[in-house]
Amino acid sequence: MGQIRPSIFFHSNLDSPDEWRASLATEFEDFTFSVGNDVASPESVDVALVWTLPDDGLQRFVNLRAILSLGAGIDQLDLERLPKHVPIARLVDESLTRTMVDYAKTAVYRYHRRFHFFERQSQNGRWTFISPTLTAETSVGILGLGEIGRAIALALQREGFAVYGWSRSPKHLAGIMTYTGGDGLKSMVGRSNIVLNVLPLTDETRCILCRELFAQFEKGTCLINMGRGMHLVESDLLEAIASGRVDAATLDVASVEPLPLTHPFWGHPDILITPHVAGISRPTTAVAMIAANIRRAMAGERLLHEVDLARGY
Ligand code: NDP
Ligand code: OXD
Repeated sequence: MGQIRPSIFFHSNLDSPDEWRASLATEFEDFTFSVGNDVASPESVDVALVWTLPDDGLQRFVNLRAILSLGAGIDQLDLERLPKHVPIARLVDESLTRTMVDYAKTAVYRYHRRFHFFERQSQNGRWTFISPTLTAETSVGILGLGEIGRAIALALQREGFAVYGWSRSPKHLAGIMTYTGGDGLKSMVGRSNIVLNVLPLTDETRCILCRELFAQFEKGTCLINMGRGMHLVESDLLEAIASGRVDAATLDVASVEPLPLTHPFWGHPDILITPHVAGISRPTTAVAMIAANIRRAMAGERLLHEVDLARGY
């Protein structure tokens, strides 16, 4: 048990404050936990534990020491509205990584074993034999080799897939061919049967899944987007599917969430939408890193997984 008495402000429309309060109680003997507008003494708040920003931002917490994201991504925090001097950390959590890996494997196997094709065939009463292939005959190119992308790459590699990965800085991962830079990205997607995006959303990565990139795909490539909706130019995907460049897409994220009912992705035979469920963190596991960061914030130390605002992730 720690001896500090942090004051924590919590805000999320997805995560349960009661579960978080209970998990934090396993780490701190005494702490203040405020939710929503119910903050008795805003000037005493030390740490904001948030998925998104509340409507009135965080400005009233004048002595804030840290902003801790309840997600691996931080773009949903609306960086422009954050107090500039307060460090931000993103979440790294084994439940989150594990569920992202499971989602990636499910989506990859669905394409590898052509279930998306058989789903269409069964809707039309067609018995079409296609010989199964070995995992080694399916290549998967992953955009982003951070905490989550690396775990996905290694998991797929252990399943026998031919795995490639792309990141900002060079990586050395046994059995995985890695790429950097614009030309590296083009080469990687051009040799991938399945392209999977798990990048953070930054100025550099916004709209990265676009017509120019799809032009590098071999005909019939499948796309999986687990990053952010704004990575994808949605109209370009529809065009790429119509031309056959992209065979099918699995999208866990959308430019507007929930995806509006009138959106052309709904009901599209080649697009599977899941409602931003790929990765879910559990307070019971995530609390260890959050508590470590609360202790660091209280001690004035650098946060774990602190965001580099110049890079945007
Ligand atoms: P990390 O910060 O650990 O990793 C980010 C990776 O992206 C790194 O490999 C980084 O390169 C690479 N990258 C960033 N910018 C560029 C660029 N311009 N060019 C090439 N590579 C780049 O993040 P996580 O793995 O923890 O999370 C990744 C993202 O996954 C989140 O930001 C979020 O968008 C998404 N996510 C989605 C969820 C869902 O439910 N759909 C759940 C959780 C996360 P380098 O290694 O060189 O720094
Ligand atoms: C995250 C997410 O960033 O769930 O953690 O999208």
